[in-house]
Amino acid sequence: MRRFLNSLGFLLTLTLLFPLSIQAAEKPNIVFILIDDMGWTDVGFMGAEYYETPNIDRLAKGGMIFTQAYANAANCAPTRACLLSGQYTPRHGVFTVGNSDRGKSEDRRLIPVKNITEISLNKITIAEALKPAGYVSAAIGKWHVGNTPQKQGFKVGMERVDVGIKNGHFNKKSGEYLTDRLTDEAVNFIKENREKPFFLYLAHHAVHTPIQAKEEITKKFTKKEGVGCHSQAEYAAMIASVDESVAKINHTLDELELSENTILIFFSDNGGHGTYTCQKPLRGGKGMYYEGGIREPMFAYWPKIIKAGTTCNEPIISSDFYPTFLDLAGAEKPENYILDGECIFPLLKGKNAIKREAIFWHFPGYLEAYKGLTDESRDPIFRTRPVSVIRKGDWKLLMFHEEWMLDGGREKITSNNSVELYNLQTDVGESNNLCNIEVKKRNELLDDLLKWQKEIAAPIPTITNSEYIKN
Ligand SMILES: [Ca+2]
Repeated sequence: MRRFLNSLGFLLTLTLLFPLSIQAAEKPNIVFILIDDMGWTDVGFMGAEYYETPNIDRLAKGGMIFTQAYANAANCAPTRACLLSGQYTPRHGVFTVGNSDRGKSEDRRLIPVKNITEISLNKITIAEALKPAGYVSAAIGKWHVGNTPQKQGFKVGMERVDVGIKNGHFNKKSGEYLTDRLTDEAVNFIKENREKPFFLYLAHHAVHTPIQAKEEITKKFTKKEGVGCHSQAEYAAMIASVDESVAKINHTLDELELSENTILIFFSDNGGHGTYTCQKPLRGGKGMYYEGGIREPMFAYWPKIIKAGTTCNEPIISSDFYPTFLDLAGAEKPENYILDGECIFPLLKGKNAIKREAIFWHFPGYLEAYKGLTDESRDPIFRTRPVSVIRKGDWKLLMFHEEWMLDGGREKITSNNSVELYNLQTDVGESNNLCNIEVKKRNELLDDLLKWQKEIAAPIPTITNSEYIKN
């Protein structure tokens, strides 16, 4: 009997100890590759014909393609702040890049909300939240949100200047190309940390302006005929270098036999730059809150978990990555810390189990139009004026604060142009405003949006004195 009890105790000890260690060994690595300003159709797997991304396409087809993956904002810094903090823009105040009062003051009808340019150290970043689960994290490349990555929980933080490239994409002395250099640094990080679970946040500066690419690749595209608005050879060559980078990262994981247990996600921070590319059939590009400015090319590759050749049409948003990574890492949600995203791990496993009803955006500032380029924006002066947006089911509603606040709000909604409503299922190009036709749907989305603004205490632009007197 004693012997039996002894072995029972031994078994208990075994089961208590080993599941933990087995779990630890199985914690997946997370490789998140963030491209800067890459448009929705800038890759082969999203339909690009002129641009060439064979390696990205191969991995996308070996995993799950997301057709409705959104960035939290239409430009760089706010999307990054949401991704890293797990929160919508009103909670951290990073609404835009630099100043929110872009353009000329006489063209702005409201005083925009002052922008915050860094993630506060009070926020718990995804790297900080993964640390207790044994993760080592690296932020390699563009950071753009203030305090250094090292102060925000990343063990390794390496920005462009740290690799000797102050401006542009080339090292002026050695000729080294930034995309290649960041890739090499990422490869080193993977090799050095192969034994631990790691989170690699590789944030390329490509394909952001200045458009600078390697000459021999550019030459190849110069000889190729463009397809529609995809025809800029240097831009295509930048994309080709990104493709090479993704191939190298994947090759390294294969070589180290880490691929099976690593989730690799490919994503972009906002729409493509209107001067160099376009997102057709989507409307608009970087800086606009039409689909072209916020819908991103995305795939997730993880042979052990994600079924190859799958597509997910569920709308997701960049603040979803934080709770997703916590879940797949077996990490706890930080105490007393609000996360605005949803865990998309069930989607990756092929289940349609997201309970969320709606996704929101809030942009209380101004972004000036690109010189000589007004195509598809709402007005010729700005890519966007202050706007709040809700996506619910197939529907999307944009509420423009100038008209809402100064031209009669809800009372005059049928004539003041304050609200646009689109059915993205039938009108992905947002050309047919149904504000005055689908009145019930409009009211439902508008109520939800106003309620959300109130709940999250979204700061609203203020009325200038002159406007106030005029009205
Ligand atoms: Ca960007």
